[in-house]
Amino acid sequence: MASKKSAVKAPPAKQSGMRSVRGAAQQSTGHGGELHQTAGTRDPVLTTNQGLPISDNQNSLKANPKGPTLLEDFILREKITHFDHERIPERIVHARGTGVHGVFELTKSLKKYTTAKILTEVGEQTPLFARFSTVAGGSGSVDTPRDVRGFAVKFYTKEGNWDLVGNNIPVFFIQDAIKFPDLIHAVKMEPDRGFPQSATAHDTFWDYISLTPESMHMVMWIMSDRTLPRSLAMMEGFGIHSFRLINAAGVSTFVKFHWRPKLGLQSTIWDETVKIAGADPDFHRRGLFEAIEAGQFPEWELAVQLFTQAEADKFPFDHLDATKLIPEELVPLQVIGRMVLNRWPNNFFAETEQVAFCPSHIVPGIDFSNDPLLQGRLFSYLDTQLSRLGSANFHQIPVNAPKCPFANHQRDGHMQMAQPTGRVAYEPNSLAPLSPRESPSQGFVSAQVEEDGVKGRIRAESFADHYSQARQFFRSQSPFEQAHIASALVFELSKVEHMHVRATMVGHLRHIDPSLAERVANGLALAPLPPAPPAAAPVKDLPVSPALQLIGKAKDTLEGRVIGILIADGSDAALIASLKKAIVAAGANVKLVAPKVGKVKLSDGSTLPADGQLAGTPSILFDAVAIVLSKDGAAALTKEGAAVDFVRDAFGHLKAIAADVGGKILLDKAGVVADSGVVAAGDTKQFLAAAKTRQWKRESAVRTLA
Ligand code: HDE
Repeated sequence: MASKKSAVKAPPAKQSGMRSVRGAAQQSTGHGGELHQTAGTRDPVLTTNQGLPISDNQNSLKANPKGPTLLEDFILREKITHFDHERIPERIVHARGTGVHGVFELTKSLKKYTTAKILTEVGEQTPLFARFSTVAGGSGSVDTPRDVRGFAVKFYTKEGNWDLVGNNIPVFFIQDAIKFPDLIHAVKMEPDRGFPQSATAHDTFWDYISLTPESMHMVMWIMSDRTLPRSLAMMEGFGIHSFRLINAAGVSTFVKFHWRPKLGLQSTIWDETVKIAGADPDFHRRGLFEAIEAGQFPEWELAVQLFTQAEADKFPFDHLDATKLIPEELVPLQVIGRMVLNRWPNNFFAETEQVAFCPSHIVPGIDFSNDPLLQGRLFSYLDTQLSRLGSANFHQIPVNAPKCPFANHQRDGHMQMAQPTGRVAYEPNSLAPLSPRESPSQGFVSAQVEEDGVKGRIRAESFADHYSQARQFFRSQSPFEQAHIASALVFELSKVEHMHVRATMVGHLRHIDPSLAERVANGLALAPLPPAPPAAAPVKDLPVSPALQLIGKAKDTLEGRVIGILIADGSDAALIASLKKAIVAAGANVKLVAPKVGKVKLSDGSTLPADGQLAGTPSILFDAVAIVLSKDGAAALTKEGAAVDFVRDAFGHLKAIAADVGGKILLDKAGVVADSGVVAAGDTKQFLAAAKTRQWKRESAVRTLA
């Protein structure tokens, strides 16, 4: 995490319209006994949207004290009308999201490749707004479904806004934009029944996927733990498509963008993920909020892969196909800058909800490639903002407005905020010499690329290989990760009611890896093994790429992690203090959990407030746990289901556990058979070392994986 260099913005001052007990005399009005201030006794006075001071905000205008409400009550009507229209259409995809302000700093110039100032001016701090999202669920869905995460960044550069609208997975489901509405209709809740919300585990999704071989590489990624991020600050981000950089000589180079989290990659275990959804539906949002409040600013490196057309021609795949990635072993990543997220928005709706990302928001020196998915996106995002935000003037909303000067002759429209002066609203013109004009020297110029060939609805031959990179991904994973992929497929396909869909999917898996197909078929009790569908191109054995792993990319750090200590009356005060000290020194955060949250009486007579009440603060919210209990305290908790689950789940979710003598009583009650990840609470060094990772070897002892 970045250090808290600039102070986090102070919370905004209380706004008008809030009832306050400060100052003025209060009086009781109406029969509800409400407290209500006398108008005119303090500032700011509550007003209508027209500035009319309001004398009574608790009672509507009635014909008599028990009589009907009068249509004449324009104050009531204004207030209710505004309320009725508070919601705007949620995003058709990526509806559930969390936005944060931050800054990008360039550390390495790409001047050789581009004229874009944001990529050439080393040390330049560019403000930005980032939004992370799930894809399938509605805006009120939970933070932790198995789903791809959106990773969108709006850079407010000196040359206009640049939106890098990516995901946390480097490939996508489909190769052509025309397929997107079908894909999304298949994954969203089924239209006749209105469920499931935010889940791929249902018939329509797998039916569509089973008929879409190009999705198989993405299927490997979404069935891996990449779709179960532990925190928004522990995910990678990818621009996915190839873009172009254009230098001063007009020469263009292809580029892929990657975000690398400073905290490293980490995911949750599926069983844990399911339980987090119940315990804290806002798990990711809250985690980011708390990190920023605490000055533990999440940070990512921005890295690029650069390659020429001649190099691309030698790749064993087409880089314009968004279902393919370029392995790092083939084109290494160059780190060019860092992003720090350091300021929570003032208002969720104004900023996070109204922010409008568009891949077509680009700056001079950067250009698009011919990726047919990207080409469709260039249309879709601007179009969707018109229905979502309701006006072509959405760029005037503060979160969307460029921070550099912008001027043109576009005029009028719904919710126009600007008041242009003068009689000229066109270009060229001779009447207003100071009006905005095109600039060949500073303006955006597309890459000079020759195009030829036959027009038609044709998929390039070079897009035909749908299985080789899926195989490469699966074979690059650690055995634990392979087991998670196989088990996720079993879970998802078990929810599919149509047997032929299950069978077709297993058939595809045979192309990816025969052992994977067998494991999944076995998990579904599907025999004999269904036939593999014909493959459009021969499947190749590509070299394994360890960089595709998640476990292999975990970092040796406790920063950004949270350790929970379960305590109760009588717990050892000195042990709690020493554990807390060691955990904080290791960079992690501590939360105390107790049966009663207000005050816990410790062994030395002192008292401590807890951060969470046991029933509402299960161990799934922590990365590791310590159990510090007196014998009496432990005996009481052995009768408490939430306490037994606390340790049983921590063990089942492969977490390090530290326990003192009392803690051990609870462990025994939960049937925990100690392994190297279960240590004495006094041995903080060993505990913290174990807490840095999941106890992967324990997994086969606690669950059956496919
Ligand atoms: Fe999107 N996508 N998308 N998408 N997408 C939207 O735009 C679309 C795709 C991504 O936090 C929508 O403002 C099409 C790939 C993110 O506000 C919409 C296609 C990638 C976000 C849309 C794709 C993304 C969106 C809905 C296939 C990763 C959330 C609301 C051609 C590179 C941005 C909105 C935010 C949002 C269309 C595929 C990322 C409808 C047509 C590939 C992160 O315009």
